[in-house]
Amino acid sequence: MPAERTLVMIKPDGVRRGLVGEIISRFEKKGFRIVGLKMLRMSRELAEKFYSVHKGKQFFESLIEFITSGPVVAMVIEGDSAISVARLMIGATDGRQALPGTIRGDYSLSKTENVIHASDSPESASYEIGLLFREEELVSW
Ligand code: 3AN
Repeated sequence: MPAERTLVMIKPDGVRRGLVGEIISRFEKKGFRIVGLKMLRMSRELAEKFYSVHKGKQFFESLIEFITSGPVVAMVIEGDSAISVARLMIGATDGRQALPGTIRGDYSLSKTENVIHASDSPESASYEIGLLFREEELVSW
């Protein structure tokens, strides 16, 4: 399986709660290579693009308010099957249902404030990486 890249983003609740180091560490220890890393505060415009697949859903407005409520930490990780493995590591969307041992299972009791995002397909990975990183901000090593 060739190395893949995926976008992982620690949401404002994860940053506020001081979980940045712990979460980055899990991906490093798993064996992924960090090839891009930044902290930013999403504008409403960027957030609406990032979550465009959810536009029109009843939770869209609260999702945009939450994701723009403070800084996020975005990273691109690289490694074997990065997209599916990162999804396994973050756990189910609802922190109450996410299995213990997953990031959401260990740190969230909510469906909105669920600490972390990871791209769910090759298409969303390339879309989300392109929204948050310029080509020259990604380092091959
Ligand atoms: P995931 O992040 O597990 O891929 P998605 O893509 O279905 O989940 O949803 C994106 C984000 O929207 C979730 N991380 C969550 O914060 C929020 N969300 C999804 N479904 C709901 C819902 N029914 N109520 C509130 N927030 C939701």
